[in-house]
Amino acid sequence: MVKRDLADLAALGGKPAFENPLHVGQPNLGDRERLLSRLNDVLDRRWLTNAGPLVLELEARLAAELGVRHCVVMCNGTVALEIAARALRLRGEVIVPSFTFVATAHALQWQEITPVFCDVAADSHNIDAEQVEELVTPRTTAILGVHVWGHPCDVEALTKVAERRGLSLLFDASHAFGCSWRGRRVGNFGRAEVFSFHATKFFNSAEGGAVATNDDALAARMRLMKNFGFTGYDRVSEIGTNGKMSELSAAVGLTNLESLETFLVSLRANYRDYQRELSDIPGLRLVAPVPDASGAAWNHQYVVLEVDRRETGISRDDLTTVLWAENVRARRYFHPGVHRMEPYRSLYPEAGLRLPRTEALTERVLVLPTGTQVGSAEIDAIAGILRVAIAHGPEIAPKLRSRGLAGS
Ligand code: T4K
Repeated sequence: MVKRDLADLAALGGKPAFENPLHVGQPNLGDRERLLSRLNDVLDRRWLTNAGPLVLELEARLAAELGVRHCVVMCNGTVALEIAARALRLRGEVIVPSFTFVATAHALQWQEITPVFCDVAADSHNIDAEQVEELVTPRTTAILGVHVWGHPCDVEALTKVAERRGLSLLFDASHAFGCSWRGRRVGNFGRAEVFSFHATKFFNSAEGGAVATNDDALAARMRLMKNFGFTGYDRVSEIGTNGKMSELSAAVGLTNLESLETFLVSLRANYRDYQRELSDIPGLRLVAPVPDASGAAWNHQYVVLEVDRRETGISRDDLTTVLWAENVRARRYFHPGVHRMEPYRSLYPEAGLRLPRTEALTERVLVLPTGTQVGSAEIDAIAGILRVAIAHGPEIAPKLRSRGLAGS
């Protein structure tokens, strides 16, 4: 049901718009029969992990898809980040945005590398190359950019800083599978780019990740590291970990890879529906990639709003409460900012002082459901909720409070 009036809102006593929760990250899934047939083959072979044939096939297909020499697949994006940082021999300080998923910083801190938080640009939400340069110290070994929402960073500016200051440049490309920067596929920039293939990502293998690189020696080191450092049956050449992807995940990945175009068509249509439906609602900005950065190749994986409270008359958090009551599980990524989460908050209490744009964004951003399970009917209903809530913006907060529903 499309909401028309304040009394229709579930937070104020109306019936929820959706019977079941509508999530931000419902997995995109490829052909079920193909998947089941691959899983049957895996069981027949009794080869479940350790560089099995499906993992090797996935690596080859991904490298071809991205146009890179190597795509080393791993068990998840976080471990892939850890292994990439370790294989690049990073230590000391690494400059990284705070406006990211916490795993970006954890992968560094876990190895006792200090994440030095850098602010982001207000339009792209990506790391600010100018501030990066100001943060370089004699202890800095690398810049870790994040292509937030699949919108590529300013690769050119970051490359120049890295070259000028003799730093490694790598990217957390967890959101950016299938995206391009100036016509070239993400996966080809810096020393290495790290992908997440988590269930909630545009392309998923249930759990999974990969590091793409054109550096042969780096790829070889990462292959060793993800397999305990083994170079033979009983020979270990250096410290390693277990970063292997299983054949089951590879089966999911290979199957989903065959449906990428279908996913993209659906996500692009959703984005355009949101664009059309939200364009007349004051105070909402639908975030898009900076035009010259990604051109047409963008995976449309996240539908991201900035809520300007002065215009909407309702805060992002109260809007979130209204949506959740309707069973629309919108998410406040990346609230409250990694620098405000532990252990970073205690370790680097001053970090927020140089992050004004990050702090503003973590109070404004709201991510809406999309994916192949979402279509125009759902988007019309979500837009209807937002339209009603914003038309009555200032009236809503006291009503929510009186019902014990504070914006969380
Ligand atoms: N770097 C960046 C920039 C990242 O965004 C991420 C992960 C990483 C590194 C690390 O990569 P991984 O180690 O995860 O491969 C989610 C994802 O779990 C996480 O992968 C992702 N970023 C992050 C942005 O979002 P949560 O805790 O907010 O949401 P989660 O997993 O509960 O999923 C969101 C919603 O999706 C759920 O409420 C329900 C729905 N859902 C989820 C799963 C797993 C489903 O409908 N089906 C499912 O199977 O972190």
